[in-house]
Amino acid sequence: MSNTDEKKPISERLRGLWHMLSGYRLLYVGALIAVAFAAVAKTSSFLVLRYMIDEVLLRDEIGRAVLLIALSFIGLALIEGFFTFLGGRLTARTAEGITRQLRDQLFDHLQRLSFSFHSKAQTGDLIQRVTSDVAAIQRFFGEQVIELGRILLLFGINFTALLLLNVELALVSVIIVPVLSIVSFFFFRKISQLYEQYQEQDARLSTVLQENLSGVRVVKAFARQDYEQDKFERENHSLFVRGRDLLKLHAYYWPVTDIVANLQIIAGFGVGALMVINGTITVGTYLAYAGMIMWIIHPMRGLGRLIVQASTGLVSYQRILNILGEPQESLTEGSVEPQGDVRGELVFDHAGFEYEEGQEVLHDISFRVKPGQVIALLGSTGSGKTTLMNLLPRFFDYTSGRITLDGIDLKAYPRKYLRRQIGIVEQEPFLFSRSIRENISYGVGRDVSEDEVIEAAQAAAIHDVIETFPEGYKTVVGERGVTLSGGQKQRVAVARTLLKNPRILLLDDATSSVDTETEAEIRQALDRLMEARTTFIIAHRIQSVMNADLILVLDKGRIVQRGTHDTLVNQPGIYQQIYDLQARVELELEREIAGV
Ligand code: DGT
Ligand code: MG
Repeated sequence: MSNTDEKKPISERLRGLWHMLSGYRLLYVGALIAVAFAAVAKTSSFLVLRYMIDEVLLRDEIGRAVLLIALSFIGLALIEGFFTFLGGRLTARTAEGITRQLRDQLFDHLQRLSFSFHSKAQTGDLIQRVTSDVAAIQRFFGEQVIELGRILLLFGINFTALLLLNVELALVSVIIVPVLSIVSFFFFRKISQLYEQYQEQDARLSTVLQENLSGVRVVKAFARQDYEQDKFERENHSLFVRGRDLLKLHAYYWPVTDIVANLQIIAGFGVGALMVINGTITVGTYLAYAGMIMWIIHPMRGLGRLIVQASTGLVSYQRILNILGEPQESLTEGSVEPQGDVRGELVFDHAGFEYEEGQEVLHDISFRVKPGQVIALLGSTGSGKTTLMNLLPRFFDYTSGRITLDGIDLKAYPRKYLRRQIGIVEQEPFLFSRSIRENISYGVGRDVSEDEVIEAAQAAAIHDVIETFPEGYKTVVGERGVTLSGGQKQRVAVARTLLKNPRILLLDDATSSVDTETEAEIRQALDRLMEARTTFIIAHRIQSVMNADLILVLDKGRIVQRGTHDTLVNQPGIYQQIYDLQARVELELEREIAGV
């Protein structure tokens, strides 16, 4: 995904970050002011030192002077400590608040992104954006900006004080600062590039891990552990190399700037000492200078590091921005405001659909469904059955022709309304790791009683299975050895849909992973479910579709045959072939059983 990410100029990103502060600006400005007070207190202590040494010490007796020095130092240290603490508290509040907001915003946004976004995006990458990129933003506000402010304030205040003490000495002492700034700027650029690569690699590694864990059954079944391990090690090594390069750069930067800064400080001390001997400055001024110069030069080295870190915050911010910039699919937007339930009359009028531009997967689909009718879709794998169904709840919008529901264009309906009206039993239903009861009542949109849940489960032929679990309906899916089989999951999904009581029903291979006996049970449940509802059913067994009002046979995205069972079975074509094949298999099976 990151290859196609567009980049916003830094100024715009900074503006975005400022915008993010809304609601916390006062707190944050307060934090900066507190930091400024702390810096002033620090500098004041050096000025007090100078005054004590030059004025008080010479006039007063030693004991009193030392006591005064000690008291004023303690006083100023307390003031500094208080403001540092205050600044820290306010900063933490701001940073925590902002990141909480941001995480909520991201989660909310991710939920509202379209199906097509989620089918392309990699989960590992998205997880990283919500976790580590948000953490980088937190550090940006919580540490880097404040530190940057502190360094600049320390520089500004101390340098001003030095200028007041002695202009020449002040200027000599900061010769190195522009050099340090320029070096750190180039360093910052290099590091920023490397860090970006590091982050991308980190995301790649998470994706490998995440895919491996979700696909662990496939890995084991194909005994591909070695291959997967190699793959992981390769990516991990690549991450290691990037991390090492990053550290290597740091390893050069710090010692070099350390030496340069210390040389500058020593040079300053030398010049200052000469000035004392010449009588240009007093001893007090020299001591104050020695203290203040430390607070100018050393933090300046950190300027480079902070700019680097802040830049990583900007990189993370860009990555987050790219997600927030993805268009949401509106749930409530629609040009009609439907009242009540739909009747379920559907018309496909030369409808077509393409996932990617220029590659149509459904062509020229035309048919009509009266309310309450059952439509069966049959066809080889990849022929477009699931795709066709996905158009109805507007998971994807058809791209040519027209589809109407109750005479109104499907695209005019708000998605939320459609999805309330449509119940789906998916090809591979997903259950949350919550209790079975919660899974069954998921998305009903109202409080449901225990009895209703049980009733739905009974109708879906899953009640007896649930009863055998140690905690019945309270059993948490996936915990303590309770794993549901594919067929059981499907039946839970059927129960869930029963409870939702939708007007239009989409059953995608709802009986694919159950045995014939259970299938008969579920079919009964489904028949009950299908009563008075417009139903689309995808199935591979002729038995499941033969009672449909209309059977559509799909091939490569086109309807190649249509009609009821009675017409299709007497017509040469795919349907007849499938029928003959299945009839023969059953016959052979019967013979075999009879022969035993
Ligand atoms: P099945 O479930 O194996 O019996 O097959 P169908 O009939 O449900 O096939 P379907 O609708 O999943 O796929 C039809 C074609 O569309 C097939 O060539 C794969 C492609 N396709 C399916 N889902 C996506 C998607 O999310 N993105 C893109 N680009 N293509 C997809
Ligand atoms: Mg399918």
